[in-house]
Amino acid sequence: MLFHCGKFQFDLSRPLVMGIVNVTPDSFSDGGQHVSCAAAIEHAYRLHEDGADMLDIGGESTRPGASLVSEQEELDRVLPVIEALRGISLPISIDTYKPTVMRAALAAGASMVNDVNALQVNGGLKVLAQSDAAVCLMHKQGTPKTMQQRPVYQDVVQEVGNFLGERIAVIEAEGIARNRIAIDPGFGFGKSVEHNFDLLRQLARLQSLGVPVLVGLSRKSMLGAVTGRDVGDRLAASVAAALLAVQRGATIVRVHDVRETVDALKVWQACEQ
Ligand code: YH5
Repeated sequence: MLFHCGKFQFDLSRPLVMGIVNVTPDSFSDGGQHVSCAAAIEHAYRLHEDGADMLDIGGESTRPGASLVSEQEELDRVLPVIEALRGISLPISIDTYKPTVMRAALAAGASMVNDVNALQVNGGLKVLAQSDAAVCLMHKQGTPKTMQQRPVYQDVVQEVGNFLGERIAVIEAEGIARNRIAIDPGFGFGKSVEHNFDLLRQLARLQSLGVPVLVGLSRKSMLGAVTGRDVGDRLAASVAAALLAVQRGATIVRVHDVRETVDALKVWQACEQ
């Protein structure tokens, strides 16, 4: 199976590691424009050295309960970083659900859109259709502010799979080839700890949709729930979760700790041959 990401192409003969680069306000920020682009650029190069296959640049936190960022603020955060990374030999993904940010990021050199809204905001489909970028479609229930209040499902794997299958159909109908699409069950986005582990246990069921499965488990609260560890102390749990996901068919793992995850997946790969 081939996965097309702008001018990049992956044969998917081994799992891929997507490194997370958050562009957040710096410590001197007054809540205005002072954003640590320099720190984000440095971090991106570090993740490249650590063995990342792609980088996910995000300017708005989509964490449960996080506050929203204006379109201009998001652009001011991510564009300088994407422009500075033009020369890097890795595909850059833009983590956004805003079509304006998608368009500007793709023009600045991004090769992929990571959309926690699965291209449901008006205009997003068109931006993707007019590009050669890849897209990751994620499932969520509710909005980041409210989604963890009381998530309810009959069969979480079935419902997530149905939603993602429908989104793939809509997006393919707009002329975006299947080999540019990845799907993601959206761990922690409107799911209880039990829902999250149901999804991880039965992740292989999503493979029947015929596109690569991307997962984001890194440092998430479901790992805190079973280890009792704070977010800064979830490295071992995150590596274990990435490995379990790959064993169950995940093709791309979105992680903070690239170096450790790459090592774990090399061991998995050596055992697979
Ligand atoms: C994802 O799963 N997640 S942002 C809470 C944490 C740690 C990390 C409590 N963007 C995903 O990473 N994009 C985010 O500790 C994503 N899949 C895709 N495709 C949330 C996040 C996080 C939240």
